[in-house]
Amino acid sequence: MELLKAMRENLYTGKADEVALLVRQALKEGLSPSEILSKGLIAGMDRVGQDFKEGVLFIPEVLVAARAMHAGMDILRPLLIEMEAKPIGRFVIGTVKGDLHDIGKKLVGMMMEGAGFEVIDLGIDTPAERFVEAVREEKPHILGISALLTTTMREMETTIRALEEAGLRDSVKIIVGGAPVTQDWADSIGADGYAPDAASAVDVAKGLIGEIEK
Ligand code: B1M
Repeated sequence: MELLKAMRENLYTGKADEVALLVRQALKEGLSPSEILSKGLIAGMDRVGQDFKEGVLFIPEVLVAARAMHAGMDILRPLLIEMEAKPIGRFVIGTVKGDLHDIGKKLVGMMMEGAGFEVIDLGIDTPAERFVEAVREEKPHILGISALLTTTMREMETTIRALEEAGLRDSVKIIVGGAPVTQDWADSIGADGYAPDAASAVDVAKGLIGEIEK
């Protein structure tokens, strides 16, 4: 459909006002909020994620596309909640204690939201106890832990150990990421997944959701 195609294209090029306008128009023409979400916003963001992974798009373009997606999501969110459209999973994310880097973590959160996850962002400088509390209270399917400094990476391990001590480790899948983080590091601290960038984080998360549902 032309309207959804235009929505995907405007999202891809980061035109937030146009995306918002097209979402309103689609609703007026009788399209359901979940169809607009899946065939317009999420499909558009999927292409952004793919092209980012392949080096066609770069971080600034992804950020403006994510902002455009948010402009559309802001209109759909209350309607989706009303209709109880089911998210594909709940995702809690935070940057570890002592680490103030926010941008990559936010990007991961936005891409996950674009992929249909309900996202709870704990922010930066998040102590292990706060991660534990969030897992206990929010019961996410997946916990994302971000660290940008070699000095704060260890906090990822501290967080996983704290979850074990609280008896909550098996209740959640854990993905770690951030510039200094590697697959080897993720394996060594007992994380379930590692993603080098935001688009891969979505792929890893979807894979883990598949494992949970098995
Ligand atoms: Co800082 N900083 N910084 N910094 N900073 C780096 C990370 C650094 C590499 C710069 C350098 O020296 N070349 C270096 C770290 C060195 C190291 O430890 N290996 C560094 C340093 C040393 C510091 C300070 C110590 C500097 C100082 O004060 N002497 C200080 C520490 C403060 C603290 O945290 N306690 C500091 C401070 C800052 C600012 C506050 C000024 C600012 C952050 C502002 C903010 O976030 N609001 C800042 C910035 C901007 C950077 C650089 C320039 C850019 C980081 C960024 O936002 N990149 C960075 C150098 C660089 O990376 N070129 C640097 C864009 C972002 C989209 O990418 O965050 O990597 P990134 O996220 C990616 C992936 O890593 C991945 O996906 C994202 C998108 O693809 N990813 C995940 C991230 N989290 C993930 C989680 C996942 C999966 C994937 O699953 C859960």
